[in-house]
Amino acid sequence: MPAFTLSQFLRGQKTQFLRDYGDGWTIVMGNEAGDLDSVASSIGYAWYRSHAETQNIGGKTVALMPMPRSDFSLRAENVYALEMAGVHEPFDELLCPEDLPPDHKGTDYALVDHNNSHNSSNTRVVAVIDHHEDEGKYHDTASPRIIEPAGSCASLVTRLFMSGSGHTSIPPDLAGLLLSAIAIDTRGLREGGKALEVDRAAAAWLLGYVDPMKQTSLTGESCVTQTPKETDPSMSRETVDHTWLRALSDTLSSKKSAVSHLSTRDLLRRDYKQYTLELSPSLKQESGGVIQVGLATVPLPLSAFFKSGSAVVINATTSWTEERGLTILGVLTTYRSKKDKGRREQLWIVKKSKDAPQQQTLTRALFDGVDGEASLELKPRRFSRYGFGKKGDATGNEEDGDDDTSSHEGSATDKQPASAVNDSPFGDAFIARVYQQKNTHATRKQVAPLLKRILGG
Ligand SMILES: [Mn+2]
Repeated sequence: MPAFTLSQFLRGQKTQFLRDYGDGWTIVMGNEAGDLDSVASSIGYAWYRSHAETQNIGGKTVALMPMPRSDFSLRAENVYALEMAGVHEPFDELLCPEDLPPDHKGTDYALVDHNNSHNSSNTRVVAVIDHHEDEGKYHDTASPRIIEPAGSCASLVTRLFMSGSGHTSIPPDLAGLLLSAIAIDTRGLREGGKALEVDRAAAAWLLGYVDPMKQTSLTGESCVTQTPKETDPSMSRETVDHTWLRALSDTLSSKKSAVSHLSTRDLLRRDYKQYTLELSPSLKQESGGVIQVGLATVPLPLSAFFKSGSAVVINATTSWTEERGLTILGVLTTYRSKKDKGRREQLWIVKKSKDAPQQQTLTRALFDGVDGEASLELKPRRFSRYGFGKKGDATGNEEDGDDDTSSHEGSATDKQPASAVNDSPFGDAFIARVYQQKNTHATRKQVAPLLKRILGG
């Protein structure tokens, strides 16, 4: 048994880190969107690295939460999963950005769930564990440097424990936290979801360590059919209790998508990433060398996103682009239809520049680029109820997108040149367009690198 509970470990690390002013410490950071995978992976890797007795790693390591305290409660699924893992007072137990002394001396960073840090010069990236597209950095400083496909980064972190020398026993609460991240990211290892073999093996192994009584009381399902602890991880796939994992994933998902009470601004910032894009030479002349692009993932259909009163939504959205200095904002929706089928939409808003009021080249490059990307299978939508493409379209009933039949309003003949698509509720200062995304497996993980390819230099 580990000497400490997860909660005690986290409190201890935070206290010591602050007492040392970070001197000699490694700071583990998840990505800025702050999802459960980032939170669990950073806590898991901080534990692992603190206890590892092999290689040249080990010692003082602390997880830094990627979001400010004020954003913490926007992720109800995080709060719930941490609660389940015995972390009841997260602001006492977790190091948040506000806790960091401005002149702290922690210069070594470990990146989990992303592989490109926004941090500046005085820092060194000493480890990377991630499942996003490899941006090719830190080959000279990071060890380990693990970047490979997985449904959840937490599975890659778990694999470190699995291959450990035995010195890194895992506390039940941490096993539960990592399992929660895998469950929500893979929809409980469902077929057709994002689970890969590494996720199945990690989940099977973690199930051998979670506290069955505690987990059962939370989901109403028993999680243990047999103990996979002693078995070869590659052989333990059959031991994963799918019923229990699915119950866990459903509970977390319903927490995650219970966002109807959130304001537009909160919806935009709760799962948000921003990118600095260096434009290709052909776009530079019109739009300047570098632009800011924001991508917000919103777990609601656009019809619900707009429902709280269109003018309020429009104002909050354009204010967000101003606040963040954005040229392009993408709102990527993800939700499930009444028949429980995955659905995705994209809303793109491009701010017109004063120097090039039509922003023709950039807008065309963006819309032609995403439109032409076969892997997304985008269908333009008129979305007339909310003021898009009003001309010549009075049906207004296509926006429900929930009928489980393929809608035909977006046939190729409907496509207009990008320069003509400024008939939107966002007014003359913006050009906006709405799509239904038929390939529901493509997430921001695919969309962000795509933007770099179509706009980048
Ligand atoms: Mn992730």
